[in-house]
Amino acid sequence: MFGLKSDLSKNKAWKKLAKHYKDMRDVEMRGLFRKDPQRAERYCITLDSIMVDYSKNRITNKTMDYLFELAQEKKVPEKIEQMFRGDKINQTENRAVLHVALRNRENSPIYVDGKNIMADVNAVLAKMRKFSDDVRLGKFVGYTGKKLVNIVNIGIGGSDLGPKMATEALRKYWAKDINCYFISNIDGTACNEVLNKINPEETLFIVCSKTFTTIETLTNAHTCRKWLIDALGEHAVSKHFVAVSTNAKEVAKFGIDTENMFEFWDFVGGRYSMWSAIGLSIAIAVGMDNFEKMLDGAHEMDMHFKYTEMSKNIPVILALLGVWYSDFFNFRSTAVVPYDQYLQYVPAYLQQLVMESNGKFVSNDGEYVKYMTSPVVFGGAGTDVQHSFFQMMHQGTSVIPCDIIVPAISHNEIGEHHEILVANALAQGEALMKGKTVKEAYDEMRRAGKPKEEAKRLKKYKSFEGNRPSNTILFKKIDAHALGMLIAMYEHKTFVEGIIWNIDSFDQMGVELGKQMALSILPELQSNASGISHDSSTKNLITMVKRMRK
Ligand code: G6Q
Repeated sequence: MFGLKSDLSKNKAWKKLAKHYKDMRDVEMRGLFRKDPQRAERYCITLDSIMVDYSKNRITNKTMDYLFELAQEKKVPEKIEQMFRGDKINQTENRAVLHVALRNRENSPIYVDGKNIMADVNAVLAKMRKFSDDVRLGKFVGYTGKKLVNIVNIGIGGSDLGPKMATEALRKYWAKDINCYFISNIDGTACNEVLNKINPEETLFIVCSKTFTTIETLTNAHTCRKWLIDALGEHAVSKHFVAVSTNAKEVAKFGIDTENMFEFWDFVGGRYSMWSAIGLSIAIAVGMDNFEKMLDGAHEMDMHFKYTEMSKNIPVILALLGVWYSDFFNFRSTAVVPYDQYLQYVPAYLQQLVMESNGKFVSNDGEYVKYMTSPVVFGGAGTDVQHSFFQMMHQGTSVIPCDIIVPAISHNEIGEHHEILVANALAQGEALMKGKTVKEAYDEMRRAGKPKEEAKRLKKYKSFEGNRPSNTILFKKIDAHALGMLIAMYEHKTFVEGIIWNIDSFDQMGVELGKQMALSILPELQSNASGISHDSSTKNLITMVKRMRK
C-alpha cells in the first residue's frame, strides 16, 4: 500500500509464518482443545498474582516456534537489552527510553550520556513522598490554612491518562477525605464542571506538562489560576499550584515557584510517564507507600521481561500474538475488556499507549512499511460492553481478538455480584472461542419447544461462528502492585510489537499536523484574518461556525 521497501516478508521466519498461516486459517480452536487436554496449561503463564491464559488463540506449538524465530531474527532480546541499558532507541528524537528507570527498585546504576540517572530519579521520589505526605497529613495547607482535599490534575494525553486511569483503579485506597479530579480537554466544559464542584480554599492544582507548552494544559491552567486568584488573591497561587515538568523556564514564566516543581526528564515519554512525578495525584490519593508498591509491581514485570526466555515471557508472547493476528490474519482491531469497574479507564489508557506508539507508517530505516502496524484498540468495562459492541465481537464480519482482564476477588463483595461478573468474563472467552453451529442453534431451539419452521428460519441468526481469539488475564485483586504489573506488561508488549515492525514506538509525530492547522484556523475564527488557504469544505465550515456564533 505505502511502498515496496521495508518489507518484512523477506524475513525467513516471516515466510514460514506466511506459509503456516495457510495451514492455520481454518483450524478451529475447539478441535485443538479437544485433541490436547494439556492445552490450557501449555499456554498459560503465572507471574506472582497475575495469570495470563493465552490458550484461546489460533496457535499451535509450530506457530509459537515460528513466532519466537521471528522475534530472534528481529533481535528482540538485544533490543530489550538496549532499552534497559539506556541506548537512544527513540531514534527520531535521539532519546533514551527509560521509564524502567523510574521503577528501578534495585537502584542499579543506569546511565544516560555517561551520567547515572538514579540519583535524580530517587531525589524526585523523595520529594514526592514528602509533598504527598504533607498534603495528606494537612501539613502543606492552602492559603487560608485549610486542608487541601481536592486534587485537580491539569494535563492532557500522557500527562492525564495514566494518573486518571491509575487513581480510578486504586480508588479503594484513597485517603478518606481526598477527592481527585482531572481536567484535560480544552473544552471549557471540562474546566467548568470541575471548578463548580470544589472550594478554592481546599484545592490543589497539579499542572502536569512535560513541555509546559501544550495549549490545552496551559489554557486550562490559566483559567484555574484566574479562578483561584479571583477567590483568594494573587498570593494564594504558591499554596495551590504545583507543576510537574521538564521545563523549569516555562513553569517559572507561568508563575509557579520552581521550588514547587517536580522534575522529570526527556528519557520519559509522555505516555510512559505515570511512574514519574506525573503520578503525583496518584501518590497523594493513595499515599506514597502504595505508589511505590505500584513501582514494585512494574519492576517485577520489568525483570520478568528482561530476564525470562521468550517462550515464557508474557509481554513477548502477547506481542507476537498481536503480530500474528495483525499481519497474517489481517485482523485490524483489538478489544480490551476489564471486568472491574475500577479499571474502566484502562481501555482509554491502552488506546493511547498502543496507537500512539505503534500507529506508524515509516520504519526505523526511513522507508514506508508494507505491513500492518498498530491495530485499532478499543474497549470498555465488562459486563457493560457485553450489551453494546459484543454483538459484533460474536457475529460481526471482522474478527476482533480481545483481552479479558478479571480479578478473582472484588473490593466490593456484595451478594452474588462478583461471581456473576466473573462468570460472565469467563463465559465470554469460552463463547468467543467455541461459538455455536447452525445445527446446535437449531437443536437448542427445538429442545426449547420452538416449532420446526420457526427454528429453521432462525437457526443462522442464532449461530455463532466461534474461533475468535482471546487472552484472559486473571489476577487476585486489583491493588497497586497488580496494577503496576499489568500496565508494565502492556508497555513492554507494545515495545516488542514495535521491534517486530521496525518502527519507533516512542515518538508521536502524527499528532502534529492537526495541532499546526488549528493554530492557523484559530485567528480566522476570532476575526476576519485569513490564514492558510483551505479546501472549500473547511472554508465553508469556518464561515458557518462564525455565522452561528453571531
Ligand atoms: C505522549 C504524548 C502526548 C503528551 C501530551 C501532553 O506520549 O507525548 O500524549 O503526553 O501531548 O504533552 P505535555 O506533557 O508536554 O503537555
